[in-house]
Amino acid sequence: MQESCYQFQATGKPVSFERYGNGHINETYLMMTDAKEPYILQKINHRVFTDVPQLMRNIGSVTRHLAKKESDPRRVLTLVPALDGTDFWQSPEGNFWRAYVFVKDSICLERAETSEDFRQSAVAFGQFQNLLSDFPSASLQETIKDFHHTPTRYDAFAGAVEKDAIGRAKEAQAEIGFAMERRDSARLMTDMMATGDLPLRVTHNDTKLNNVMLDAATRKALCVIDLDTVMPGLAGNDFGDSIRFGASTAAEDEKDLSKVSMSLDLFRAYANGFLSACADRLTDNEIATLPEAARLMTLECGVRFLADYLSGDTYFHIQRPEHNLDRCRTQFKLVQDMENKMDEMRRIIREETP
Ligand code: ADP
Ligand code: GN1
Ligand code: MG
Repeated sequence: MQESCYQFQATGKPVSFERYGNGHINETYLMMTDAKEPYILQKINHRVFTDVPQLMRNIGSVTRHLAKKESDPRRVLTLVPALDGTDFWQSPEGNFWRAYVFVKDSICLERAETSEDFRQSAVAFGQFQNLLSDFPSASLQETIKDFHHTPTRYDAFAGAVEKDAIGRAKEAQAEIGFAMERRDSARLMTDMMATGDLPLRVTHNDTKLNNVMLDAATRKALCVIDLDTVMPGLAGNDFGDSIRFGASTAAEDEKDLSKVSMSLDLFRAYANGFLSACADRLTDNEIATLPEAARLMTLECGVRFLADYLSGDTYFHIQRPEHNLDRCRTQFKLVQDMENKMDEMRRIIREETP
C-alpha cells in the first residue's frame, strides 16, 4: 500500500488504493479501508500549485466556512486531517498529499445525460457563489497568478509560439492564426474589471461539470469539489467555464470536429439554473456579459491547451502526443460556433433572467 494511505485520520485500515477520476492536474486516488470507508487521496501537483501550504489554507478556510452553513456532510467537501492534525501530509520525497471524505451515493459526470443534469450543476455553482458571498476574500491567496487574466494567457501563448520549444508550431499554423485573430477581443472582461465595471467576487474558477457531485438517486446537486482555484474572480468566468465544457455536444478531446458544437438547449438549461440561484446578487453588467464570458473562457482554454502543446505538454496531463492539440481544436470549434450563436445566447440570457 502507498505510504500516503497511512498518514490521515481515516476510519479503518487501508485495503485498496487505485487511480480515480479524470482531472487534468492532480493525481487522484480512491482508497478503501477494511471498515468499508472510501476516501479520496490526492497528490497535489506542486509544479502547478507552487505554494501548497498556502493553497491548503485557502481550501481549509473555504470548506470550514461552507460547513458552518451546511450540516449535511454530503453537501460540502470535507478534508480528512493528517495524523498530526494538519490539512495535508508531505512525503519524504517532498510530495504533498491530502485526503477528502468520499461523497457517497453521488455521481460525477463527464457529460450531462440530460439538460436537467446540467441545470443542476448550474444550481450547485450558483449556490456555491452565494455561500461564499460573505467569505472574507482578502484572506484568500491567489493560488495561480492571473489564472483567468485572458490577455496574460495570450502573452504566455505568444511566448510559446516564439520559442517553439519542440518544433511543433509548423503543425499548428491554422490554430495559431485563429487565436491571434482574436487576441484583441480577449481584453473585454479584464478591461471591464480594471475600470470597475465588473466586480471581483469569490469564485470557483474551474467549473467543469466533473467538478460537481450530483445525488445518484435524485440527480439533484450535492456539492462542488476541486477547490484549488477558489480565488477572487469574475462571476462570468464561472458561468463561462461551465458552458465551455458542459454545453459542448462532444468531449473536450473529441477528434471528430463535426461532432463539436455549443448546444443552445444546454446553454439555456445552465443559464436557467445559474440565474435562478444567483441573479439577484449579480449586476446588470455581469448578467449582460455572460455570453461573452462563455466565448472568452473557451478561447482562453483553447489558447492554454495550444500553448501547452507548443511547450511540450508540461502542464495538462495527456494520454496521447496530440492530446493538447485535439483539445485546442475542440475549444476553437466551440468559439466559432458561439460567435455564430452570440445573438441567440444574448436573447436566452435576457429570457432566463428572473
Ligand atoms: P483535479 O484537480 O485533478 O481535477 P479533482 O479534485 O477534480 O481533481 O478530483 C478528480 C475526480 O475525483 C473528480 O472529478 C471526481 O470524480 C473525483 N472526486 C474528487 N473528490 C471527490 C470526493 N470528495 N468524493 C467523490 N469523488 C471525488
Ligand atoms: C484543469 O483540474 P481540472 O481538470 O478540473 C485546469 C482548468 C482547465 C481544465 C480544462 C488548475 O481543470 O483551468 O479549464 O483543466 N485547472 C487548472 O479541462 O489549471
Ligand atoms: Mg477536477
